[in-house]
Formats: sequence, C-alpha cells, structure tokens
Amino acid sequence: MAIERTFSIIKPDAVAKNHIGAIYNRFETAGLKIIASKMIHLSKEQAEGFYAEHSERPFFGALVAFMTSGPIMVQTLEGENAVLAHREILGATNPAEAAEGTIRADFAESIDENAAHGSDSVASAEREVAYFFSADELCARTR
Ligand code: RTP
Ligand code: MG
Repeated sequence: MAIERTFSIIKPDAVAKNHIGAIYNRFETAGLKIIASKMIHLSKEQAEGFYAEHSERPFFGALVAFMTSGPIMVQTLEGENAVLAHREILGATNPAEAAEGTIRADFAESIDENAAHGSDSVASAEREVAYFFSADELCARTR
C-alpha cells in the first residue's frame, strides 16, 4: 500500500453548521492523518484559480460564489491510498446519490452545497496541496 497525501476542504456550508469536528473525526476514524490545517476565507480569485478546470462549466459562477460565501477549512491528509480512501468516505458529488454513512450523505444538502472537497487523483492532490500550503507547513507524523 502506498502512503499518499491528499487535499481536503470543509466547505462554507459545513463550517457554518459547526460540522468541522465531526468531519475531522471521519478522517481520523478512516486512518487519515491531518498533517496541515487552517481556516481561510477564499477571495474570488483564489476560488476561480482552485476550480479553474471547471471554468467553462455552467455551474462555475455558482460554485465560486458558494466557495467565497464564508470561511472554509483546508487540510492536507496523509495515509495509505489517501486519495481514494478520502473520496470513499466523502461519497458522491450529489449527496442524494452518496452512499449511506459518507460525509456528503450525512452533512450535505445539495450538489451545489456539498460539505466537503477531496482531490480526485494524486496529480490533483499535489497541485491542490501546493495551492494552499508551503512545504514547511506540512508536518511529519512519524509517531
Ligand atoms: P469537489 O471537486 O468539490 O470535491 O467535487 P467533485 O470532485 O465530487 O465534483 P467536481 O466534478 O469536481 O465538481 C466540483 C463541484 O462543482 C459542483 N458541481 N455542480 N450542478 C452540477 O452538475 C455540478 N457538478 C458539479 C459541485 O458542488 C462539486 O462539488
Ligand atoms: Mg472535483
């Protein structure tokens, strides 16, 4: 099993509903270690840059408006097959289709406000971690 890093966002809806701790608990229960974490309020430019791959999609404006509507928590998570393991506990993009017991099934209301983000590949994870964290903000978890 490969030890990977992945990138996580607790989105404005879940922060507003005080679900930060409950979602962190899901990460730790799944064996994912938080190796960097901070609260930020994205600017429009930061949100547009982060979701640049979706810039031509019809939902892009709504996505940027939502992601800048309040503070978010950004995390780097580390563990065995972390990218896929994290996507599995997140559940499907649309919470109505998310498997029972997943973060989106339990904490999200709609496809537009779906509680959390997770990198979809190792390459995306590298880009997304670097978008928010400098190398010296990533802590070794060797104990
Ligand atoms: P995320 O990037 O936020 O983890 O979500 P994801 O990989 O599951 O989904 P993605 O395709 O990357 O889409 C990014 C966000 O855009 C919104 N979306 N809306 N109305 C729609 O058809 C639609 N499709 C995507 C969602 O809020 C999704 O999280
Ligand atoms: Mg995505």
